[in-house]
Amino acid sequence: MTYSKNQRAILTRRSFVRLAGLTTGGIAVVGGYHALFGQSGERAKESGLALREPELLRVRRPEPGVVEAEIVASHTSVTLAGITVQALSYNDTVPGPTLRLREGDRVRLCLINHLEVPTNLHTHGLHISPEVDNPFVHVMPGESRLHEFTVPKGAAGTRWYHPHPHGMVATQQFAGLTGAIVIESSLDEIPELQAAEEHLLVLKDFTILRGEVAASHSFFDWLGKYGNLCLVNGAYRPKLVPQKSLLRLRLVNTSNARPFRLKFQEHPMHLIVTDDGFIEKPVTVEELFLSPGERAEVLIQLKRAGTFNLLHLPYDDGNFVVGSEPAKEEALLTVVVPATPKRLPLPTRLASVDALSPEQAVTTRTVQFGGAIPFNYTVNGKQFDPERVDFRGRLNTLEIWEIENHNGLIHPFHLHTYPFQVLARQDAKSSTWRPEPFPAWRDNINLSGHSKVRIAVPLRDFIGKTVFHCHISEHEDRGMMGVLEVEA
Ligand SMILES: [Cu+2]
Repeated sequence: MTYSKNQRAILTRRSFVRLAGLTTGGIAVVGGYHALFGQSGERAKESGLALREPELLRVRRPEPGVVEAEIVASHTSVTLAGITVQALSYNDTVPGPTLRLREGDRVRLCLINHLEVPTNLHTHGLHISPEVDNPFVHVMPGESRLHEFTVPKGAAGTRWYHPHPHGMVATQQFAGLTGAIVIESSLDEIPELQAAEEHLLVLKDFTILRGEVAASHSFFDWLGKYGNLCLVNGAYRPKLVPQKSLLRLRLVNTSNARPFRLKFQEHPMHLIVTDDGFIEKPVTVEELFLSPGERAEVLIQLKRAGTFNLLHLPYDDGNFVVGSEPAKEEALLTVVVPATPKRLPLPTRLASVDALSPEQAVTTRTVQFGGAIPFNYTVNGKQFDPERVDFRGRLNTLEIWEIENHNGLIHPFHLHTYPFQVLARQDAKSSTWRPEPFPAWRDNINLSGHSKVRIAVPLRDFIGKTVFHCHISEHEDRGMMGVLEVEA
């Protein structure tokens, strides 16, 4: 990716001001950073437009159950928040087109690299062979790579795709390379779900400077780069006028570093799907926390006519330069309910989720997130080395992993290939494990500063080398990633 001279000068100047500010006292820096950050990124030129979903990826179905498609990564002009901007895109759109599949589909997905730099494609959250979903393979400029896989049973839900070339993820992802994967199954035919109005909300923050997504990283951006525009499907505060009184929202956090603490005004949300599938029955939540990489599906029963916002609430992720983000609650999406709706019921039963039994585990591993931030980030004291195998596992065994966060930043843990269940969590300054209230399949779990999480990982179906890492892409690029090899 290339930047204009002007843009480089601005970025350098901003970095200098931040560095200079740091020597004069922390409080001043936090305020100053916010002010600088807000001023240096363009403001939205459009808001309140009708909610639009990302385009569907155009696919061919040469025979029943077979899906073929191409995804082209390139440097193009797109519209974000009403601003024409140079970005990195999949098939000329940001977010990229949605890949809509069904369980059992045999997929031939070709990534074509029209960028000036190597890239690759990670199908985040899909339980497929690590030979296919392979972050070790880089697709060079002008080259392509075919991903052939079968969508596994039990995969219904919302996933996403993004680049994974080590050291280059943060800039490529920030510049726009993200897209959603929606997987359907017979569970979508549950009558209460059929009656719902479904919308996909791809959440991502951007900074736009002089007509380009400002994806390059200054020194402190390596703590985790935030954008000043929080967009839904590339739009700023779009508006939805629903036709039905039950909403099913598919939420994907595709930001590099920004977690979304979400609340829907005056209405509880009913969680039905976590990262990797349906839960047993809806769970009512007042707030929903989505760390980078995480997905959730919720139902919302609209109860009266009026205007209600999906809010993004302040959250301090421990990033001492950014501080709490947003500074005060912000609307991401406005829902206008035109007339008093007829209340539609929630489903009472979704899927059966067998809770994993930790007594059957063959080993317990420890994953310690640490490092000399923001210079380097480590797993168990080591930066990522693609040639080193950190953990060796056996196919068809169950493992317990205890993940520990040894600093004050959040670190969302992500494991490729093998979905897991969270068993318990331990907050900072506590020595008590809080058991997870219900079984759920996940591939991302947030660790707030100095917290711990215990997960159960069944190593099912596939052998090979795969990775686990922090899903703040800056931390991952600077080393917070390890290799798991599963052998027969
Ligand atoms: Cu991290």
